[in-house]
Amino acid sequence: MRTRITELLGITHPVIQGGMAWVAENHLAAAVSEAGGLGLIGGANAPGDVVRDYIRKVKEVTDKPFGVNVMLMSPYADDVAKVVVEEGVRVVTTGAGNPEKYMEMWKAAGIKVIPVVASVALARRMERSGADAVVAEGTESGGHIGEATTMTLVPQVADAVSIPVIAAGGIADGRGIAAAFMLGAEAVQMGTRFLVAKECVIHQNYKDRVLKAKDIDSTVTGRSHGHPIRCLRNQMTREYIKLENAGTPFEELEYLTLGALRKAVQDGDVAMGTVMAGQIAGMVSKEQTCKEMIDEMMEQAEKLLGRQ
Ligand code: TUI
Repeated sequence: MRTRITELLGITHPVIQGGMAWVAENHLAAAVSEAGGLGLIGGANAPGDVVRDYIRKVKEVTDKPFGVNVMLMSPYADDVAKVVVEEGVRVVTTGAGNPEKYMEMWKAAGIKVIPVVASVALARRMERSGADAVVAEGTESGGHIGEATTMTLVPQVADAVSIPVIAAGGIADGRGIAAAFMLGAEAVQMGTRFLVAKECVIHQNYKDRVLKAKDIDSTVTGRSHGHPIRCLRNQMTREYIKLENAGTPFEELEYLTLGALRKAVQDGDVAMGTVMAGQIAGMVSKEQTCKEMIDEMMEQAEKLLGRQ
């Protein structure tokens, strides 16, 4: 399926893997790129040299296009923003903020810049700043989220900008891809389904929690202090939300969640760790290779869209 996004990025399938914090490292990114999608390394809160190492490792195993997600709330964002230039990365996505201050440097380096946005206003602003495309990410997504749903955000962003739009949030099969295309998207970004990919190196407990999740198993922490994070319900979210409702200051809540994502991803502590996942986790029920996932989804989407 060819779109402006497959052309822009030089990829076979209009499927981008979300740059998930602590999850999207070299193995997953390389596997998605090898399967014909766009793999992303998640810069998250990692220092520049850690991201540099991931970039070099991906290049060792694939010559297919891949990208890096720069998490703008990271204390190392400036550092990672320079590393992507130094390492000759071709595609950068950004999350959790406005990447304007890096745009000139990235464009001068010939990088394709794709900010993740949760509103029409930011999408418009990104187009004016020279973005090559935007990811319109609905609140169904895992991790740090905005308010609008994918169903409402994608067509409004597609109407508001001329650059291509990539849909994210609540998409995990060919039906979701076909629906996103009907809303005006020219590619999709997916995170939750790739959590259970065979090449995804997170702890098996995390994968099992996603595999057994039901439709209403996700919740949102941090709404009251403006840092909404969608994750699967567990002891940590119950305690967090109880404290949040009691008006506990942000700093104390942050202490509860400090390192909690790492605890879930690496140690497999799915009771007290943060198990970030989107609302579509309830539909994610089998472990496959990235290639199996992408081939299966694209076949289904193409059939639905009458392109086969
Ligand atoms: O960034 C994400 N998802 C993430 S980042 C993350 S790691 C993290 N760790 C600690 C605290 C916060 C995050 C886990 N998941 N998605 C992209 C995204 N960006 N979703 C929403 C936004 C967003 C929201 C508001 C982007 C810009 C924005 O406003 C910027 C502005 O200045 O108007």
